[in-house]
Amino acid sequence: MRLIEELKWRDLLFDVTDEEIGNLFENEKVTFYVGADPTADSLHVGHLISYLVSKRLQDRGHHPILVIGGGTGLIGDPSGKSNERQLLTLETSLANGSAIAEQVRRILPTAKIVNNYDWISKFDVITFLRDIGKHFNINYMINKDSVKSRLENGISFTEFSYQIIQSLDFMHLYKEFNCKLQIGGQDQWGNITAGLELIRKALGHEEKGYGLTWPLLTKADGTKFGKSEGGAIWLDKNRTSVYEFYQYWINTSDKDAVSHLKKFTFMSVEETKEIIKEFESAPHKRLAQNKIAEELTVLVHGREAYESAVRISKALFSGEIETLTKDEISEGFKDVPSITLQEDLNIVDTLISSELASSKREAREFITNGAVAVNGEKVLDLEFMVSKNKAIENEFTVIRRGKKKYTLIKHQ
Ligand code: 629
Repeated sequence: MRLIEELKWRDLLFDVTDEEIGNLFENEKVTFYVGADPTADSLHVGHLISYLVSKRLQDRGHHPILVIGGGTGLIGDPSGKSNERQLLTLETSLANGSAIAEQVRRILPTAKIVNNYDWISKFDVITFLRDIGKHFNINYMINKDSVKSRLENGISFTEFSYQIIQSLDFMHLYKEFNCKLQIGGQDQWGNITAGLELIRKALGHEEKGYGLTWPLLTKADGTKFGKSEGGAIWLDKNRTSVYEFYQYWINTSDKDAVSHLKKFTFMSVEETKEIIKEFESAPHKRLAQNKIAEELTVLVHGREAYESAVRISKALFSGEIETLTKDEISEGFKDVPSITLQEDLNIVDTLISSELASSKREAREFITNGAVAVNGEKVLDLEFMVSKNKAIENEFTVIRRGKKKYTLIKHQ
């Protein structure tokens, strides 16, 4: 299957500036680029699609350039935003930029990574206004969605100019590396086409670049892609643990599973079709979700971290906590209520302290009914002591009451 057909099949094609792109992909090795602004010190799963699409192109022999927007991040892209952005300081933009460069390096280890601060910061205002500004017609700029939609609420000259800065990037990469194609989400269409105009106007009408966009990521229930109750799903494991990252994908609804599978996994089209068939004949087995979660967790966090996330999930599901390490316990039980014990405590009092029982009588009832488990083992003895030396790595005891109520005991 031709690359362009494959992108279509995977629902990764929203628009192209030129139908020729399909042939271009088959006839030459294309140098292409995608950018991300370092608005935080980590990417989130909304950004992931840029690197997954880049990987698909790279796997077909094309050459990615990943632009870290250390310079553009200082300006602020109005695309898709209804309000003016908070300006980043130079220090923050550059520090965030190095952090996200490291993340994309892990996803695409052989890609070229550049920071647009390196060339944007070198422009002086007179050169900028004379050599670049002359090629931009105000009417053209105002008619971009990103600007038009903001005219009433207000847009600063800073953000209004963003499309010029992104265009400069495209022209720079075109001249420097023969980079002919820019890709991005559908909200980037205006910025991408502005760059193509600049290339033609500034470099000559025989010069030609291309643009390709993918559709906005959506979910069947209308909730925002890439968010959980806890907020964005980040690629930095200190912001979103590997277990949470894995769980986000495992919890993909059946309605989204096929579309996510096509967009986010790297099995061949044939193999993917097989998986879809199998999934659709037995959705409860969650084959599609498992594939998505496995591929993405391995790609972003590595095989070992993925295996640990699976181990945590299995232990939480079966209640067999004792197989986990203390790091896995703190990851898996991050959102569970916890109490700290200074010294060993009887199980009845532990249930009360941890609010798993409201009275001694109720606590004893839970225990004798077999509803209480300590580190995965049912406790029937009313005199049982919750003690540091029986705790997992002498640090944690997990108390479960009934099927789902957990408390994490931290031993001091
Ligand atoms: C300099 C900066 C360039 C080219 C692109 C850029 C970044 C671009 C942007 N992109 C979004 C971002 O960084 O703001 N101006 O948050 C984001 N992108 C990924 C997808 C997107 C887009 O990183 O393109 O559509 C989200 O899926 O919103 O020379």
